[in-house]
This record gives sequence, structure tokens and C-alpha cells, in this order.
Amino acid sequence: MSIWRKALTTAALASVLMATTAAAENVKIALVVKALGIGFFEAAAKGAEEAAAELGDVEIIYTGPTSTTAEGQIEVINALIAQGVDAIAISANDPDAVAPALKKAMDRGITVISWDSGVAAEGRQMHLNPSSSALIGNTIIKLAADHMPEGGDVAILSATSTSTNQNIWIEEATKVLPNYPGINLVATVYGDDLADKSYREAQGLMSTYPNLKAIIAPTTVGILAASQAVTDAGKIGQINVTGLGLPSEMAGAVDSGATISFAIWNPIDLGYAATMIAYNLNKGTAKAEPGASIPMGRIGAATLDDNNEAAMSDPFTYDKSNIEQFKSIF
Ligand code: RAM
Repeated sequence: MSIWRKALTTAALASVLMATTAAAENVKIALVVKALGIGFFEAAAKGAEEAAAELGDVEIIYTGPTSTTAEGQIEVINALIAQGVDAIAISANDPDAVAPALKKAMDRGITVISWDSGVAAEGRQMHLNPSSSALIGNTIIKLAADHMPEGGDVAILSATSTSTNQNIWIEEATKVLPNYPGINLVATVYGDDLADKSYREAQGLMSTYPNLKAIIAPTTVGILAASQAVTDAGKIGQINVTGLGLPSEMAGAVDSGATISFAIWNPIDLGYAATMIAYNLNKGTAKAEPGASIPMGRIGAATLDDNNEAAMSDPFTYDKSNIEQFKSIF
């Protein structure tokens, strides 16, 4: 081999090696969601990709089980450990069931945070709430009560019965119920963030409680299914479906009147913020400890409380006056 060929080959080899090293240095952040196929999490994944593009050395692995179970998430977590990811950012289907697998991940040096739906403290380094849980709890009751001047029966259609976020919001909502004297909470049912089960549960509520005035669904899957069930039952104007939804999915319900108004925070920002936090903890530019301030890029900084939790921003209310403007965003 001529000296030139040899030099070229060495140079080529060096650049291949450099490329491999650069790729190997990418921070692999797994965004583990409650289940695949939920619009809210797809919007969050969009935000995670935005953060990755901004950071430059991040690879996002968007993953989750096919239905909202803790067992499914445990399988996903174990696969991610085997794969050697650098960080896991999870929205949990159960605060306790996933904790041992996540602890194992942390023991192997993987950065673990929860966001949206939390994990018990021993299973994560910090948790990012979308917003203050007390504020969300009050908001979902107020959204119903504001359109019930004479009071009446309301029911909650939630996600899974073990879902950390919905359970906290329902607990907070129950605490403020005495502030809404005419409002009777008659039932809480679970649609498991599955469209068909949520639809059937909404139908069940309508037949069991003929005087129902509102269905409050603090889940994007539940509110959409319930608005459809109310529409199909010909009960628009009689039952108001409200709670937490996506403008892109709820525009039709707002237009038809099945839903007068609903609220949500920006899910794109939430996925973006969770990714920024996971990155900074992994890189060691911030530490997860009470009082710490962890940079979240364009969102600002997350300040951790005594439980290593932080909140992103306030929910925003959508109705006929503004839904057109937001329905193409998330
Ligand atoms: C569903 C999920 C998610 C929740 C939203 C409001 O998409 O249950 O965890 O934050 O609703």
C-alpha cells in the first residue's frame, strides 16, 4: 500500500472513529409515557424533540406500553436498562409498582425523573408536575360549577384508578367541594385512558344518574370520549362535559356545545421541560435536591420543594372564544 493510500485510510478510519465517539456521546433520554397512541403524550414528545434539537447532543427514545398498565411500563423500563439509556423520564401508571424497576435503573447510573404522573420518591430523583395540583383540582370543579348556577349532580370520569396525577387532582377537587355548595359529586369512574372504556363509563354515568348536569374528566382521553357519548345520547345542553383536554381534539365538542369549556397546560412545553431537566441532571449541571433550581431552557427553571417536586405553569381555559386559535398547536 502506498504511503498516500495508507494515510488516507488512517484518516478515514479516524473520522469514522470520531463519528462513532460523537454518536456515543449523545445523551439517550427515554420518554416513557402511560401508553402509546395518546395525543397528549405525542404533543409532549414533540416538545422533547424540540429540546433535543436545541441541545444538539440528545437522542429521544419515545416509548411506552400499548395500554395504560404498570406491568407494561415495567417491561419497557427493563428493556431501557438493558439498552443502556442515559436517562428515563416517565409519566407513571402507578406510583409504587414501577418504583423498584426505576430504582434498579438509578443503581446502574441512569438518571430517572417523573413528569406528568409521578413516581414514589424512592423511584425517581425528582418529579415535574404540570402545574400546582391544588390549582388543577379547583379548576376542574370550577369549570363545571361556573355553568351550573342552580347546582346539581356531577360525576368524575378519570383515567386508571392507580394514576398518580388524576388521583391527586381528584383528592384536591374533593377538598374544595365544600366551597361549591350546590354541587353534588355523585360518582367517580375509571375509563383507563382507553377511548372505548371511557365512552362506556360515560354512558353508564348517564343511565345511572338521570339528573347528571356535568361530567368532569381530568384526562384528555376521557373528556373526548365523554363528549362523544353525550353527543350520541342527544344530551348536549343537558350535560356539560368538562375537565382537561386538548384543543386539537376538543374543537368539535366545543363547536357542538357538548363541552362549554375545558382547561390544560401546554403539553409540548411539558415534554420540553422534562427533557431539559433529565439532560441537566444527567450532565451534572444541576442536582436533584430540595431548593435546587434546574434549568428548563426557554421555560425558565424548576425550583424543587422538600419532596423534590416542581410545577411548570398554570392551566389555561379554552372555549368558543379561543379554541380556533389553539387547535392547530396541540
Ligand atoms: C391524559 C393522561 C395524562 C394527563 C392528561 C390531562 O392524556 O392521563 O397523564 O396529564 O390526560
